[in-house]
Amino acid sequence: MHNKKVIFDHDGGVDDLLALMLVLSMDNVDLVGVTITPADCYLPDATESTLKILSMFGRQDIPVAQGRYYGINAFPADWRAQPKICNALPRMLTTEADSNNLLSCSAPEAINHWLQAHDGVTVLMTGPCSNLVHALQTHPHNCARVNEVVWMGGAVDVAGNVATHNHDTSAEWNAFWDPKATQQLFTLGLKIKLISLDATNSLPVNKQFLVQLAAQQQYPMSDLAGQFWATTINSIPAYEFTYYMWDVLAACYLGLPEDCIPFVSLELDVSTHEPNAGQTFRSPGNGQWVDVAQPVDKQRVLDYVLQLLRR
Ligand code: AGV
Ligand code: CA
Repeated sequence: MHNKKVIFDHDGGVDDLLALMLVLSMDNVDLVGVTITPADCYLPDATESTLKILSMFGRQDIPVAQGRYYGINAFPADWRAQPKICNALPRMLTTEADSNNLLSCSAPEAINHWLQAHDGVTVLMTGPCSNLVHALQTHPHNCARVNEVVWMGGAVDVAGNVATHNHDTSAEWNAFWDPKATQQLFTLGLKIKLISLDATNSLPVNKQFLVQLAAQQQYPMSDLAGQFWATTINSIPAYEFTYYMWDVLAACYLGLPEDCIPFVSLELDVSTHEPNAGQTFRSPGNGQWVDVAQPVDKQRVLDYVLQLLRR
């Protein structure tokens, strides 16, 4: 079995950084490059954490590119600032960020370059999908070079997590940040595995899991991951209490046996207007088939996460 070649586009949140650690720990994945969307983060923070995590894994050879496009529905500033705490943790402060692998081209340019240079790449996205959509809009022929897209985004048969003015809470935040890009993504004929809230709702981060992780804190990556997760506990109680394994589950899809995450194929469309901008809804007959993840066997996923972090 060949390793999966993977482009990882993330948006710098705490669980995006955890997902990066997990992907770097998978022995069936070759990470081709990392791109950053300035969505649920501030770009300098996310860049610093990305470069430092690559350094920790001795993977300063993996190129990193930054997205410069800002979606029309900004994330709450308090959420964007949350990953600053990650960069202030002792283990991160004592790691050098090696910026030799930080490219000057934009994220969409880097994505097109990597799609050309490697056959059959899987694109994992744990933030809004704008970087990939913009890349493929300028180079449509690269659509056929994508093996599969794995995206943490959307909410199909469950409520969303957007709670702002002029919204009916039907959308998930990554889809809402750039509703037009989300709407476009489903039109490109890509093979999409959607890790939506339908599946991630079954994986809240709870104390029981954190206790299991703490019991293996002699492993540096378990120690660091435990500290990352600790920063998410009741961080902004006024808005939303529970932090889920959103991006963690999307990353795990790359390494878990196929039967671990069940999918149903559905034809989906996306709203680009109030009051439900970014809502990903069933649209039977429109031909835009997407594989939507369903609730998972929680313990199998958690055991896999614990296993990957024993290093
Ligand atoms: O909607 C889930 C996405 C995931 O990619 N993000 C967080 C994950 O990285 C947005 C989000 C929803 N609720 C949040 C979020 C919260 N309470 N704090 C920070 N980000
Ligand atoms: Ca994210």
